[in-house]
Amino acid sequence: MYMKNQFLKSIVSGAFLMSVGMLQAQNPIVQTLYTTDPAPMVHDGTLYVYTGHDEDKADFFWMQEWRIYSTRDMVNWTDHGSPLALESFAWADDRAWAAQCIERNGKFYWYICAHSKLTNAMAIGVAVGDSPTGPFKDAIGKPLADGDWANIDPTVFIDDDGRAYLYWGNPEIFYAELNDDMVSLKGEVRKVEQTVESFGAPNPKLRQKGVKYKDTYTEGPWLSKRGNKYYLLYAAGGIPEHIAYSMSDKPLGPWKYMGEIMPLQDTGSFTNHCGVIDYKGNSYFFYHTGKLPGGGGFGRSVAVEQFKYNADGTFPIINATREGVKPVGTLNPYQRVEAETIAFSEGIKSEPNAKTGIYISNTHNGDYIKVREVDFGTKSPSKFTATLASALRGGTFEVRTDSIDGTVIAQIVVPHTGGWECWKSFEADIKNPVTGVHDIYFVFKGRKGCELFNFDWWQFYK
Ligand code: FUB
Repeated sequence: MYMKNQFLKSIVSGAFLMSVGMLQAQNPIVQTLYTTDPAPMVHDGTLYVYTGHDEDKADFFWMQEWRIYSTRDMVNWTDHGSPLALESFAWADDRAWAAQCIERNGKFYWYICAHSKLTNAMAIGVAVGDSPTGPFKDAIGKPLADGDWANIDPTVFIDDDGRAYLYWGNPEIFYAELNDDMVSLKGEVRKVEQTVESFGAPNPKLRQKGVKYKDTYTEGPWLSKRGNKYYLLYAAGGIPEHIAYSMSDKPLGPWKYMGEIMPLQDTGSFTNHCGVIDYKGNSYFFYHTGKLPGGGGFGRSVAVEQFKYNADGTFPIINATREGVKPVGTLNPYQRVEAETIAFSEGIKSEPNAKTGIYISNTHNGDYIKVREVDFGTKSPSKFTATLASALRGGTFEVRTDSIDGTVIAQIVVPHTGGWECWKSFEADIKNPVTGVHDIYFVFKGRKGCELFNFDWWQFYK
């Protein structure tokens, strides 16, 4: 009897811990689909992350598009959809792999790699847009570099003196200087000489079988600068990959191998790919894992950790966590907030619509969206509005504070509205006054086993 009780107790407490764990998880930062190869960029007080997209149930990197997410508080991420895809490049037909975007003189240059129809190999291309979220178009109608399977994973950097550099490559490291127009190369594409001192091992062709090197550059370079030191971070060690780095006093080297940043660990993905950035006084390390349910080596998801550089400017060891990073801001619920601004969610998907933009779909009984650090102020709101649509029988939309089964502060019974994109705004009175800063949960309830309703945006009113 005692054994049985202990067994039941451990299952119950295990299940409880699992759900508490899920609710506190902050990584991966996007749960509505698989995101890869993060490239962070800060513009005008907002942090953007440019990502790739692994298809559901993929058996290779059959990737079709690039995506953008943004945050102003490091915990709520807004989905900006996919303003760039293989179709944006007439010369590309496959493998929308790692990419990075940078701003210069009010234009946004998004360097990508994809399979080229022109050469049947990989190529580096560049798209340009007038805002960080686009629209973007192929800047030159042809690749910047083409004809080599090693042409993957461009990283771009503009130095304090205005000179701009591109690095890329697997397993070679290529580099070129960009002209001021950012869409043409100044001079030749060159190859970085890899040595034991610079990257832990000699050039790939000179590596000897059976020799254990300090490390081996693999792919996914990330070029950055702090003070007067340059950093080249990269995926290393072959497969499975860890993240390592080299440092230099100049943007084009000579480089010195510095060691590992994210050692091999249980990320559930045999690739890793990083991007580093400072935002609101903190330093952040973006990478990817296979940790979203159903994920793995071809179903990767972007995650982020906060870190502090060592006093001498070197990197500390950074490990992957489920908890991720702490908030650095609050969210104002008295202005329109898009449903696709999410700290964590389960069960749902996001969809694009040319007129209304991105919205949340695929809601089923028990699915939820968590939004963090919602600042209601000292006076409770009196009303809540949400824009919803259902082609079927609808369901119940609950707004709860602090947990999935926390206090219900508003509730809307959603009817059939005429279609999945036949939007109606619904208003609800606040049932239980709420003040101060809370996490809120939008909990979707209704008949089991069927889709309930779509969700476009929400707002509270005083
Ligand atoms: O996402 C496809 C490829 O996997 C990237 O280009 C590599 O860096 C690796 O992450």
